[in-house]
Amino acid sequence: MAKSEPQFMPARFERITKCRACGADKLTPFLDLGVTPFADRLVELHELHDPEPAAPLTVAFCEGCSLVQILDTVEPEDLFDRAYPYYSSFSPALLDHSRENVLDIIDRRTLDESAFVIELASNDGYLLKNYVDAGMRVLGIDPAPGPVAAAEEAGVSSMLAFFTEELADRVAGEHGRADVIHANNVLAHVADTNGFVAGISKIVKDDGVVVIEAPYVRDLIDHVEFDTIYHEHLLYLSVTAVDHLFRRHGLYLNDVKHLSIHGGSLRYYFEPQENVGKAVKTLLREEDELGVNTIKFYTDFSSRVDTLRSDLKTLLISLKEKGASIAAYGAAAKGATMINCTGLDTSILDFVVDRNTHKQGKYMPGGKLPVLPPEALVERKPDYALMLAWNFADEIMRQQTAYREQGGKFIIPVPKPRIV
Ligand code: DWN
Repeated sequence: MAKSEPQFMPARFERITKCRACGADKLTPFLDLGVTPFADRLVELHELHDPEPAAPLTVAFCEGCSLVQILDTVEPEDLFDRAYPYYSSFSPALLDHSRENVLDIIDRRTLDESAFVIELASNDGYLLKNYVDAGMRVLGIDPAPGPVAAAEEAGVSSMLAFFTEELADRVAGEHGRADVIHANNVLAHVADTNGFVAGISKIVKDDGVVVIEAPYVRDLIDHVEFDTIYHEHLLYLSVTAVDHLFRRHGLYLNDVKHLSIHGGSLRYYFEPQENVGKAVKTLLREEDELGVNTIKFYTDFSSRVDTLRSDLKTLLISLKEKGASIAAYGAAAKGATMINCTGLDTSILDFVVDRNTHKQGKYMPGGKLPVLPPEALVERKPDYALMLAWNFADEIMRQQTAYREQGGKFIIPVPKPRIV
């Protein structure tokens, strides 16, 4: 029997006409991923046949400040609600990465126990706990109740709130300004882009540093990482666009590091004093030479995405036609975009596994893949597993030696679908 199409209902969203950062009305769309459900809104068993909230997913380039952004802003409360399932600590690679970040900052800034560190989007305390272990005062700020409760449980003092410019005044008054501000993978999530950055400038000390990590739009385009596009991610950042945005609020991009995490990210270092270093100048020059600050860099992306989706679906269907069984690994937000924009549902993928216990027993949005513990790969022996959490592929494949020894094979979807 033909699979029924996922049922969606219109969500609460607003379409922008002006750039989220500079306000210019020069937004040029270059990728339309259609109407999709919310990537981190896993479906409970009792909701399985209910229509899911969904919104258009269209990506545009600002000719004014080079910022890449989606055109529709979904109500934040609908995205980051009580059931928001993302807990950073389920990714050992991310924990190691965060520890390296903290130890590097403690060393670079010669911090001692008098230091005060704030993290915006502190989740379950995965990063701040490293400062707590070093005897420093911390404050986490995050809107998701589950992760905040987990942070408090881990001894990381946290505030349940969305960070805004107004909240910044309160934090500076009640807690003082910080030596270090961390904000990893959050800038892109905030609808009030300028308010968020203005708030940051109010809570960092004059001799402090703001350390921000975010996926790099150059890597997204170069490696066809279209699945990292979803409603939580309003912005897709380049050095050029970020430099414009922070200068507007008196923060100077003085250093930057290119990292492999999350498919390619940048770690930006901002300070209230201008002292732009070589690494920033190099990336700004490269972006200029490549045209990352022009629409030309993005115009063929849509056709490259179409090719990847078609190649992946053709590969999976050909395997199914030969009698193979296929599952997936990683009930990741990016996995939701991948399955829903490629038309992968339970007619092709039997189930998805994930270590995050808050996701197990639920179903992925749209394609409704049941989420099981990773042990299901060895127990149910699918011939293939589509690696939806490809950014952690090495670590996951190391963990899944038993599955691979019994003949199981992984399929990596980006930048080109391939069996490994
Ligand atoms: O911006 C965001 C990124 C940074 O993290 C958030 N909006 C949401 C989230 O996106 P994501 O869900 O695509 O991120 P991850 O961390 O790539 O998702 C990995 C998934 O795989 C998680 O559900 C955890 C799971 N996992 C696992 O089951 N076994 C991860 C590892 C490393 C593992 O060994």
